[in-house]
Amino acid sequence: MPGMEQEVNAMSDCIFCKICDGTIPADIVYEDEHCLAFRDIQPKAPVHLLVIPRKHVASLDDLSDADRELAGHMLLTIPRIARQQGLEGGYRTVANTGKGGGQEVFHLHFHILGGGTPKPL
Ligand code: DGP
Repeated sequence: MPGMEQEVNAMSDCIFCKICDGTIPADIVYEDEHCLAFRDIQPKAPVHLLVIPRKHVASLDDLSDADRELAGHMLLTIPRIARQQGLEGGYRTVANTGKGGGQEVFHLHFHILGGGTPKPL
């Protein structure tokens, strides 16, 4: 089953899967059974977090109907994490999707950026 083999390779090579299983360290600020949030290693704002699913999903394009609950959970969790991090004044949420969208790590992640003066998009 080549599809399955590709998926296994994608997961074993995936930096963010390694952060999920603890084999690569990260400054984790939130975790639950479905997702975790940690500080971006190259911050672009005073507070720059990445929220990822524990399950390996490459990008928004790769979510399926079976991931409906997971996707909803992540969207509902982002504001809770932002509040916990003191971003009451607001924050930006970004999900780069695909090479053409500037995605560099192919494990779905939402950037949370805040704590400074945002540049207009
Ligand atoms: P994107 O371009 O949306 O795929 O952004 C990937 C982000 O991931 C980028 O801002 C840098 C961050 N990043 C890459 N590798 C690591 C890592 O090993 N640890 C942490 N904390 N962040 C990482």
